[in-house]
Amino acid sequence: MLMLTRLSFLRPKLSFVNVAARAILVPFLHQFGKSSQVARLPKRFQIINVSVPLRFFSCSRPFNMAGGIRSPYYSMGEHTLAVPAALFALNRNRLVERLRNNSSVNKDSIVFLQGGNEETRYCSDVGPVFRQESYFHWTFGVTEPDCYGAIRVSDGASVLFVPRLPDEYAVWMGRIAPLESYRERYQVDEVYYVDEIVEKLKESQPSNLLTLNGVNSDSGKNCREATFEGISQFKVDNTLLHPEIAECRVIKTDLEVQVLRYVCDVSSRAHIEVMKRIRPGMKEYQGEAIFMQYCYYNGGCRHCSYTCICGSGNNGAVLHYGHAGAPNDKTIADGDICLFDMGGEYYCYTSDITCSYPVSGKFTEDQKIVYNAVLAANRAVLNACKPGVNWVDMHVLANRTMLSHMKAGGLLKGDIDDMMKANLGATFQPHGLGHFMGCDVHDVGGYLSGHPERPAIPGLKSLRTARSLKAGMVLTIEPGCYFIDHLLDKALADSKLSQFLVPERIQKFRGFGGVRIEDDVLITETGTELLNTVPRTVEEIEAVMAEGKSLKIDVPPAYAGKK
Ligand SMILES: [Mn+2]
Repeated sequence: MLMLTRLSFLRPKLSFVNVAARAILVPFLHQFGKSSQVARLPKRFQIINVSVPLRFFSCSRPFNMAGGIRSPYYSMGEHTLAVPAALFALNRNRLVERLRNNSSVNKDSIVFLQGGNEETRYCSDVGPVFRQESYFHWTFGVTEPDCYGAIRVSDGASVLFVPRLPDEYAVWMGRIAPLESYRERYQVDEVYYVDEIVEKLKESQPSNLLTLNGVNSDSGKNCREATFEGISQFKVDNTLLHPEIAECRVIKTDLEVQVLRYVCDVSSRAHIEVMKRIRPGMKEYQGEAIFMQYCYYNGGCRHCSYTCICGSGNNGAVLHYGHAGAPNDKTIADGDICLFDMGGEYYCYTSDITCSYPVSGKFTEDQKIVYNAVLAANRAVLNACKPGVNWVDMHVLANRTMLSHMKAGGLLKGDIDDMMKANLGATFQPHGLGHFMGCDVHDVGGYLSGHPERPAIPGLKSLRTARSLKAGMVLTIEPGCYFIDHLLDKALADSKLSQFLVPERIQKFRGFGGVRIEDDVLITETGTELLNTVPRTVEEIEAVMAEGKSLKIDVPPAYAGKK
């Protein structure tokens, strides 16, 4: 058994919780050994032994000491990563610790979150695959829809409320899991039904419920604030939780980094697969299809982190290409550069990788100039990132590096400092250098209060954070160089910018599209750890693509049915 002592979360003052033991799990959960004993849990949630050095125990919980702490885990099979439920216990523990250190938070408060809801498509009964709301996932790791979760601030005790499913569920959806199985799978202290929320919360007599209310600085949308029938019987504070939980999400634990490493690895391999199999004459979406199939088949990634952007040729300069109005459906022409921005997602942890390469497998001299300018920018930032470094400065460094290389390549002329003063960088890279990444691909916490505000000038204003780096942050580094007619025309018509352009060279690049080189990195105590492994230099890319040339690619035959 995992939890030999049932906690009485809802009886005030009884506070024997394993928070302390959970807290020390932190960095030592690297070796998992499987146990065959808990067969009644769903396959994805069986038990693993987590090796933890005994000296790190500060309480006498009846864990399985010989094999370490036994924790249930999420996995999509032997070929995928096992993610221990301890990851979320640790997240909850970090959250209540922050809240306890906040003098505005009453210690008798209860954090109260609502998970995502099952929905159907428009008026139909078709249910798209459910994906958990990210804050709820971060806190509880629960894969099912329509749940609520509570955490008592004083001791970190946790409760899940799950829907009471009708008998018919067993006919159409499968066996109804007993409450106990949720408790074991998710390592929470107690589980009740959603229709028991009011009754159980009342027993606990919270001073107030801390609900989530705040704006996502990337979307401008509000977080989902928990609500339930009868909430008016409680005092609710919706101001304190958001900044604290968002800040927790900014800094990743070692357990979270392990999942990010995994999903970045799967996505890297998928990118390489696309690189090897892509051919002139294929549709862009066939590259997307190879990627998605690889991530799901080999990595258990049922979702991608975002809609795949598979631009070729001129489409590479359309920053959010791939949407329903431009669904990666151009035929890739020989000579095109492919700009493929795709990331798999595993257990609600994301990846976000962009590879740019000529479909022919060989860079032309002009393609090399642009590609190497962007690569130099990417590498300059990668080498400069470490705790204390400011992200805005990194954006500027990327711009400066790229512009110098473009000048050396004969596309630009004049003084680099003057180009920087005129903000020429934004003509070629209108977007920000990168963003936090975690349970959301554009992860939260970019512009929390108390941190630098969003800059106002073009390019910089698209940055998703202006913060200084800290160990444990995970960000993308994604400089790009695009030849966007609209911006080129504007720059050519503006003497402040046109003085730096070599028009006859720039003219040649119209229709070129763009190059983006996007990496996912962890900020460490001393620098960075690159989470993805894809070929990056011209030589590496050409070598991988040459290898791919020997693969026989099955192209679907022309449709023979009636048109
Ligand atoms: Mn990105």
